[in-house]
Amino acid sequence: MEWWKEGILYQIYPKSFKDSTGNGVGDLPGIISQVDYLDYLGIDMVWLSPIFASPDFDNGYDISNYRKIKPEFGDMADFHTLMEELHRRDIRLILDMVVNHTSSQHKWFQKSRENSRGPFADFYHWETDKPNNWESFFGGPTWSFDEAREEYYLHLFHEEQPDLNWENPRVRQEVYEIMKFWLDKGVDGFRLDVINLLSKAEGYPEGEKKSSGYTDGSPYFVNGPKLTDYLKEMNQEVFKNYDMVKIGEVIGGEPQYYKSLIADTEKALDLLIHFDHVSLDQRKDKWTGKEFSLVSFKQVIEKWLRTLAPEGWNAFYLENHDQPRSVERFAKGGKYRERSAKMLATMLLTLPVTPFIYQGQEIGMTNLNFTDISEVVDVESRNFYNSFIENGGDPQEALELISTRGRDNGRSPMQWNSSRGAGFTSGTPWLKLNDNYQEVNVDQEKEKENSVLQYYRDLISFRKNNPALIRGYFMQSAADDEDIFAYWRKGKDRTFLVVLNFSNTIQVFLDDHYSKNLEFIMSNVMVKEDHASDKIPPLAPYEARIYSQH
Ligand code: TEU
Repeated sequence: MEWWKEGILYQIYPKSFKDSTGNGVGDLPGIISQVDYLDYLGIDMVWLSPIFASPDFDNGYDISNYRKIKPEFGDMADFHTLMEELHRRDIRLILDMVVNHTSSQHKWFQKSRENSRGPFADFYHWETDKPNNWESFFGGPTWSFDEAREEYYLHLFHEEQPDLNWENPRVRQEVYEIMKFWLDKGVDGFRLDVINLLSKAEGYPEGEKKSSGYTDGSPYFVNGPKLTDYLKEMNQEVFKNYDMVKIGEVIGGEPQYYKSLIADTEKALDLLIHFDHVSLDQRKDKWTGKEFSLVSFKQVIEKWLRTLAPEGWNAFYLENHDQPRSVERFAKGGKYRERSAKMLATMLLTLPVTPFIYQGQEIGMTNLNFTDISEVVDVESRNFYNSFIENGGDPQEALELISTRGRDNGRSPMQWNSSRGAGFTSGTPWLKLNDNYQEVNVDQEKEKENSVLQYYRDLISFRKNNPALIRGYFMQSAADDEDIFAYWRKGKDRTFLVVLNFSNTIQVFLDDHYSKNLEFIMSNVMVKEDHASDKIPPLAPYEARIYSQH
């Protein structure tokens, strides 16, 4: 059964979820203590960002031992307890596999840098002369000189994250063994970090020059020449022997290409995490903004839904550990914070996708407000700050950009209650808490009627009871409306109309063809009693409504 199509996924960033020891860092026992909360929310799968040994140059996305739990997070016994507690509640567990690169402290890299002839010599990409001037994802060069081996090695991300050489069959076998190690323990799938970057073009051709002075190497490693061969082999050697979900994080590329990967089971992937809808408010790069356009947003959603369906299936997210919080990004904060969070929830949970909820989204958490660079932890943001200042930029402006666009916004500690430390830690949190934790936290949301959390719970259970919202046919209405996102979900037994006001003004929405026989189901603003007529009354700012049609 393709359970991942019916289910709802919840992403946990372990470092920021719940600290059980008081050292300011979240851990596995902390997550175990909140398994009942996950059950209460009603989700079906948990994806944990990396929990393996790591020196944390990139918060665990630099793994130094794939078979060991990061000691700060706990040990293997904790892992087993967590998995059992989740499984007992019918919640599946998905681990984050980072196999495009390792940590520079991984023993393979340590051996590889020592010797240009030994068994680990070709585990990474080594070159005597620097082959090109590609820019890394975190800014700066992708090739660094290693003093020990006296050669350059490739790292698409941080210099402490050397890229594995997938051309080498021994590398591939080692990775497959790691995957089996975890699957044999009983995990239910993987989220495969930057999986479409594995194959690099032969000779590492130079890319086009960018304004930063570096070049764009992406044509030579995004969906590279051997990617599908590697995925097929991975499927053959590992995946096809397990009942599991394979979620690929993919950068760049077109939905048509990905359809061939996910619709063909031999090619290994089930769900994708792409960046198209979260790139719409960016111009040259993530630090240069562009106004959000609902029409483009709807077009991107429609394009992916139409292209992957019916053979494939979409995942959809508004937040994760690499993205700022969604409320102010796609809607509005301040007095509209709760309403916006619910409106976005309505969209997420009524599209024909596997919805991904990121920790804290279900209580409407918001971005941080950085006032000094010493508060910023993320390597990408810190690199940006340094180069911005070097180029004569204003530090205040850099901090404002980091506070709206940086990755730490999504990584601030989970807000459990209004006590000091927000119930996340009894010590000092590794990253600062959001100032609003006394108003925005799980305990209060549980008690308050009509809270964002209650709304999430209601919608989750409503979705589960109404298969039309999962598999039903999707059809947009008024696709070029700049303020309203409206669509029909037509199932075997029921048809729904979802109308979302993405603007801060009152909006009239009429669908002449269909507005008959509509029954009001729910709204984030209006109650049923107020919805007298059988016409659709105007929508309040950021209102979301669901109707059922007879
Ligand atoms: O993200 C891939 C990725 O491309 C992001 O780093 C992206 O470039 C950046 O967030 C844009 O702001 C994955 C992980 O999700 C991320 O946390 C890791 O840093 C990265 O891979 C390297 O493993």
